[in-house]
Formats: sequence, C-alpha cells, structure tokens
Amino acid sequence: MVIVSIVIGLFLLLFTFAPGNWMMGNRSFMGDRNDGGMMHGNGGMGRGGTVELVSSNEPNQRLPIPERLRPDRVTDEALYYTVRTERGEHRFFNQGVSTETLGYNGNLLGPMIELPAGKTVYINTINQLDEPTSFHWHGLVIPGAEDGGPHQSIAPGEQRQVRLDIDQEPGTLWFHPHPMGATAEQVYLGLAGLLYVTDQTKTGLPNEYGVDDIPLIVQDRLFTADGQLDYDRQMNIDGTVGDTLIANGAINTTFDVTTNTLRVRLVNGSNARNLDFSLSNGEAFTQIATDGGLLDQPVSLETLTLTPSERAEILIDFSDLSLEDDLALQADGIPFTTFTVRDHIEQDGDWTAAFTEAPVTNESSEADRRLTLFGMGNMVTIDGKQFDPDRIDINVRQGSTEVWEIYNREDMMGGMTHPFHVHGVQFRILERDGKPPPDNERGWKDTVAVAPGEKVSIEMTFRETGTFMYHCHILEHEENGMMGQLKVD
Ligand SMILES: [Cu+2]
Repeated sequence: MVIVSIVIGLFLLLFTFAPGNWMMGNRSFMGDRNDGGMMHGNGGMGRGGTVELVSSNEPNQRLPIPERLRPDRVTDEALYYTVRTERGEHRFFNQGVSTETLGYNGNLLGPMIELPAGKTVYINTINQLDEPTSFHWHGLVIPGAEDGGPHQSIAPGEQRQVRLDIDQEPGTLWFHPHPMGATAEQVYLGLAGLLYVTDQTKTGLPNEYGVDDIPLIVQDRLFTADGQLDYDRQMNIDGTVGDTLIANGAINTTFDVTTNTLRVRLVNGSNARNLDFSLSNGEAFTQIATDGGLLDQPVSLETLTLTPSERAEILIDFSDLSLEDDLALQADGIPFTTFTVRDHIEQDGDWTAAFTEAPVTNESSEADRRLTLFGMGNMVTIDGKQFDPDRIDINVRQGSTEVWEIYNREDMMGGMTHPFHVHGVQFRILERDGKPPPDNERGWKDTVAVAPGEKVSIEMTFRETGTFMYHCHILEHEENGMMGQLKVD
C-alpha cells in the first residue's frame, strides 16, 4: 500500500507540473461528434461544464427499465443476490457500431436490487473485468468493511460476499465502483445500478415498478466519431462531461403513461455534470423524496437541480393532459425522456397519507468540525490535504452525532460547486450560509452540493463502525485526491 501511495504521489507531482497540463482535459474537442459550439467560457480550460448539452437527432426508443434482480435464494430473514461486473457492448445509436461498455449482470448499467428494510441481504460480488473494481453501496448505512470503498478492491476473477443489514428509511440508492484510480472511468463506461430500500408499509404512493414507478438514471456522455466512449481522450481533470444525455443508458427515450400520477426516481449518475430538471410544458411537479428517503412534506417545483450522485423522487401529474399528449422531462432545457399519455387509470391509495407526520425542524447547531474544500484540477484538497489511503483524517465514536460545516473556499477564478458525499450515513442539512435549507432539501441526504464560497452545515449520527470515505462526487476530483477518511469506533 505504501508503494502504491508513493507511485500515486509521483504521478500527482508529474501531472501537476507537466507543461500544458491545463489543456489536457479538453483534448477531446478535436475529432469528436458535434464539434461546433462545444467550447463554453465557464472559467477557462480544465473546468467542468465546458461541453454544452445538445439535443440528439437519434430516433425515439422505448425507455429501458432496469431488470429487477431476482434473489438466488430467500429465507425468512435474508435475501441472497449475485452481482457481477462484465465487459460488454451496447447499441446507443440506431445506425452504426456498438459501443464498448461495462455493466453489472449485463452490458450496461445494472439491475435494480431490492433491499427490504429489516432484512439481511447477502450479495455475492464477482469481478469479471480484467482490472480491479469494488462494489460501493452508495447511501447505505452499513459497516465500513461492507461499504465497498477503495480498501475493498476485488481483483480480476475474484469474488466476495457482503452482508448488508438493511435498517433505514425506504429510498432510492445506487451502487457503483469505487476502486482507487479507476472509479471515474468505470462509472463513465457504464457501471452503475439501482438499490431500492423498501418496506412493507403501504404509503399510498405509486409503487408498481416499471408502470407508475420508474427509475431514471440520467447521465451525460461524449461519444467519439466512431461512437465509442474513450475515457482517456475525453477525461477532464475537473470532471468529464458529455454533450449527449442518456436515461437508463438510452438516447431520446419514450415512456407510455397509463396512470394519472407517475413516480419518477431521478438519479444523477453523471461523473461531473449538475442537471437542472424541468418539464417541457413548464408546469410544476412534486418532489417527494431526497437521497435517503421521503421528505417531511412534498414540495412543488418547476426546476430541480441534482449534482452528481444526488437522487430525488418526483410525482408528475398527468390528469390534466389528454390521451396521446406528450410531455418531456428535460435537463438544462434538453428533453431526454418523452412521456405519452395512453390512459388515465386512477391509482388506489392517497399518496398524501405518506406525509402525515410533523415536519422535522432542521435546527441550527454549533459545528463540531469544519472542513474546507479547495482547488481545482489536480490540486483539489480537503483541509489542504489530498487523499492518503494510509491516513485517517477524522476519528469519531460510534453512536455520536456531529455537525460538520463544509466550506467551499473560492479560488482566484471563483471555483466550482462540489457535491460532498459521506459514506455510511444519511445526514440532515441544517443550514446553507446560516439560513435554513430550501424545503426540498429537508430530508435524508448523503450528498450535498456546496457552491463556491458557501458554508453548508450537516448533522449526522455515526451508527456503524469502520473506515468510511468522504469526498467530492465529481469523480475526477475524487480521483485527484479530494477525499478523506473517517474512522468510527
Ligand atoms: Cu469537486
């Protein structure tokens, strides 16, 4: 491990001082699709957001719904699943070649894995890639040893069983790789899957999977002229972004809506791009859940921003639309999934019944710790330090509750929004710059966007022991060292 650190350290030095370094992130601009109009003056080279999203000319196709993973075995107390990483090929384009991809139990992305609250879930994780990977259960409150961070790397051809005792609110979580040095590339090439924490309690919310309750993993990708995802060429040290939106791995998708209310579980699975979601008719939708569970109260919104790895569940009301009407969900004004009204089936159950409890007040509190995010490119740091797998940055006692104030210190050029993620917990946002968070952030979170110059206070209880990561979820920033280690014992 020490040798690995030294090698990584040398690489960091090399990259940091190599002449022309800041150009590297943008070398993909030559020779790729849609060259025109991609440069965008957003703080200079090497910054995220330098590639504009564009509408794709691809013909519409049905929205793929990830398969619900069947357990290998079920007992009264436990479920047993198998998840394997695979190399594959996927047809993104109607005409032309297949794209080389990675997937879980398939060619691209992965299945939806149900995790019933109160049950123990065993997952046999198998790495069929020719490089190390790990299986990180993003948002699950589980011991550090099962978390699938960089310390739980699985070598090619190896497997490992994890034990997940599910004890948290129902919600939309996800899983993705987290190996040192290859997280960003493996996610970019397709490794991401859904985790649904479920419970038996009937809430009245739409919950028929693939019918009135659908997931949308939304990602941006940049395809080369021959339709490939060439991570080495497209990599940007401040976050690899693309011009093409994909939803559940497909371009320009359609979905037939048969019910008055559709529940959509949005996952920003991008490496680096923040996505502003809205409806094409400008009407409001209702956000009902954040990263780790239902909001205290539903919130009506016309625009919802999710930074990388954030999730939200929304309800879209189709009762005022006529049969055969279309309504598109768009990100940054670019439509990516078009809903067509095929029926107006009335769902049973009153979903407002799910929100009868009194709202939790996110009371302000003095910070126990202050963390500072700073820098860009290869120079990103937390508290002036870059990631060291052999160093514990923060020690806390199991069961303790702490308030962390996360400060995104601006640099000369302003800086970037960093999505700050803590493993092994769900937290509450107490304050943004001394003010209460917006209504749609008053729920369980595991990732919070921190804007340049902003201070965000979060409160969390460390229920599980072990070593956990906290980091920026711009995956290239994470790779560049914007990550620390938290030890709970
Ligand atoms: Cu960052």
